[in-house]
Amino acid sequence: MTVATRSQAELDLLCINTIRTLSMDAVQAANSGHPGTPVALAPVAYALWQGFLRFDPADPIWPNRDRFVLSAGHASMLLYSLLHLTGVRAVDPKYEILGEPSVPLESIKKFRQLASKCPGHPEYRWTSGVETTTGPLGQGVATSVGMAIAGKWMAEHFNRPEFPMFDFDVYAIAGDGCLMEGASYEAASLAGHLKLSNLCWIYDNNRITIEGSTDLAFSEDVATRFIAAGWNVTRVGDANDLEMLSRAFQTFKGEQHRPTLIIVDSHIGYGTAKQGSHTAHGEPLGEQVIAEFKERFGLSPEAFHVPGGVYDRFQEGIGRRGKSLRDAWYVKFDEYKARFPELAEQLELMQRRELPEGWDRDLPSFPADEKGLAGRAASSKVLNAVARNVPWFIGGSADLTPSTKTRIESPEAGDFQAGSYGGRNLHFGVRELGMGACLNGMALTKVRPYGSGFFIFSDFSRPAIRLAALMEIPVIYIFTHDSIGVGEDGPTHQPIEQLASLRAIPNMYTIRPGDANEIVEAWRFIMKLKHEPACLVLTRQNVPTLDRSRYAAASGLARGAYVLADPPSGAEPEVILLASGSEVPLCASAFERLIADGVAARVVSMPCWELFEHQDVSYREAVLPPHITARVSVEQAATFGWERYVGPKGHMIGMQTFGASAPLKELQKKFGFTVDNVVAKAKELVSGATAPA
Ligand SMILES: Cc1ncc(C[n+]2csc(CCOP(=O)(O)OP(=O)(O)O)c2C)c(N)n1
Ligand SMILES: [Mg+2]
Repeated sequence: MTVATRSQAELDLLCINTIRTLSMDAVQAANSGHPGTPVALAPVAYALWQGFLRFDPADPIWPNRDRFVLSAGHASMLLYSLLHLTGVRAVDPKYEILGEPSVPLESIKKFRQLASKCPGHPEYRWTSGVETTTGPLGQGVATSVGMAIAGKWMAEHFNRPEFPMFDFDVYAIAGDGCLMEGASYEAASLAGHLKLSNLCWIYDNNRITIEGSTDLAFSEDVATRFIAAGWNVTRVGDANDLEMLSRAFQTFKGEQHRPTLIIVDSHIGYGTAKQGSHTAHGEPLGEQVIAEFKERFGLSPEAFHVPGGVYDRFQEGIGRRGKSLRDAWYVKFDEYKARFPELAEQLELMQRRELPEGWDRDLPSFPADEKGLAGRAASSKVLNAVARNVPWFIGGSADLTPSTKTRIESPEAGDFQAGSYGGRNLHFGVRELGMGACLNGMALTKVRPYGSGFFIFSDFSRPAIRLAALMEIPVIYIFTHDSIGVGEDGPTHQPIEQLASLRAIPNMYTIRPGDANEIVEAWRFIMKLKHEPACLVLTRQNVPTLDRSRYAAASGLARGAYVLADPPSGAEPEVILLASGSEVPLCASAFERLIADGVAARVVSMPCWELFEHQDVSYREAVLPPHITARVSVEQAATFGWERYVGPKGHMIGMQTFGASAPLKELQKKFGFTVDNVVAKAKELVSGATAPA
């Protein structure tokens, strides 16, 4: 049949079958991957992309584009096929469009191979058009809620009468696995509460996961659960029914007050000999099954074949619609720029993750103070100074804002709720993982988000934190109650291994400042980050503010670790005390005692290991001269990792066990975080080091 004689319906089916065959062929060539779900969902994705998605393949970063999230990341070939067939262009890391295809056919042929633009699971910032990294089930849908939140916020902040600059929708495809994961539940509950009508999840109800039928472990009524959470729920009884799919998307578009869940009944591996079998899930279909499928549907037996008319069909659909919407938006934006230059400038800065000029002009500086203040209290002042000058800096906590002190106080900031989407204070509820994923979605949409909670519960956010680091997005986490210093709440609330575990995440900064002025410097550093998340780890309890006329300037934080104090005599140090956070002032006190006792001590404040590791070797060796082997580290956390700075001859004062419930002072004594103990350990090392071998 020639292109000219094909009916519209036949062309649609040809496009859908091309998505299918590209997916099967790629998985077959890689000899690994998940073919069955892309095959089954091809019509769903086609109906959405071709008929509804407001997305310009030639400009995949147009700010008001609809977002598409493939939460079932194992079905990555579905997305890669779409990115290829619609001709999405590549964008470089500077957000300048390059014009090459984002996913050339060559990359599909090299699915899952080194350097291919088609890795096993979709990766943001690696493949243009991938809106978020997915693969850990549940994370994608949860992230989509953050995108919808940011969409609502941006609409409220930027839109003006006659200027609807933001009205994009967010679509996400979820499988059974996504809906079993707690992350999706947390996020769905929040989305329902916030009435995010710009959010549409498509649930691939194929009743199959890896082990087999969902009867094994998943028998709840999903529709009822989502209705209970405040969602609009609709159903499509057959994933191949383009008409019904289209009607479901229309229903979503018409819904003004609730997020929408479209439950789509499908058969994994549709149309193949493995239809409905979980063997279609995670292994190649096999040459023979693929050949039979192609024959059955009258398709070329050739692998990776794209029939004539398919590229054009996509160009005439999503391509043309996307371009005209995108172009119209930029025409409007030019007018907007003339009428609202300040807002337009904000919008442009946000897109490039830049800060307004003078963003740091109100940052405080704290006078020396023996009594000092809590890290969370100092940070609150800094956060509010930042918030004054960076309007798109928004965030909240997992129900702990009064404790974490992360509220943007100015009355205009307000709360983000249904009906007040311009509010800058978010209430994520007691949902640390949902919060983490939402923060990712918000950062992907280019607002600058922060989230906060107790440090111990950073574990609950960890899967999302890890993805932020992997995606290279600048999410800010403010974790307070950072050590056994929380005291009476006891070991369930006392972080031990959290510092070590966060420090182990690549491409992230974990910063535990030593006093209020280091907190200022930490914020100064964090706000300038564009492609790394950061965890700011702060005390609940008061910490002295160091006298910076006596000790080195807090700006040393920018190098990760710095010499806070050296022997006043100018003598070479005999012993080095290393500490982070609340143990820095403790070491400063120990230092004073050692100096008085005639021991030449140095104190190194070490708020951020990762930053220190980025310094050149001469700086690192100036701070920690290799020949000075008498070193004592002091940190109210697991000692794990300090070996590298303390060396084989040093001593680590830290936690080897969980903490205990008791007043702080008693805990400090029990676990050795006292001036007496630090001094004693330092002296032991010095005398040991000077004793004849
Ligand atoms: C958090 C998480 N746990 C486990 C996996 C491994 N895994 C990949 S796909 C899958 C089953 C998914 O089933 P479903 O979502 O129904 O997708 P389908 O098999 O129907 O495509 C599992 C367990 C994962 N990717 N993420
Ligand atoms: Mg399934």
